[in-house]
Amino acid sequence: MAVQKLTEEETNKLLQDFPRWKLSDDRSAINASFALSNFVEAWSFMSAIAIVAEKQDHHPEWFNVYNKVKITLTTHDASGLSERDRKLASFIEELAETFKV
Ligand code: H2B
Repeated sequence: MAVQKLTEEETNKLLQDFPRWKLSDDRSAINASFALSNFVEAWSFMSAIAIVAEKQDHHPEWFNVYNKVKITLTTHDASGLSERDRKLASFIEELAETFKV
């Protein structure tokens, strides 16, 4: 199902609201890195995201090494960024506060 892409203005607002997130060179995705205190914390952080991602039917691309989690958000159904990415990034930022990262 096709999903509407964010406009340039909406994309800029997203980047302003969530400064940890950087736009990919082709502007189709946003990326952020998180350093948790250890592997168990990183896995807990990812588990909490996974539950919400599944509920939202919007899934992150991510990479984990020990305490580090790198996350890419993009909407495959839009071939770019959509409101779904903004919503998931917003949740991840709230979660990051509770994990103090
Ligand atoms: N996740 C992401 N990141 N982008 C999508 O377009 C997407 C998804 N589409 N999760 C969903 C699943 C879709 O494939 C299913 C069929 O609803």
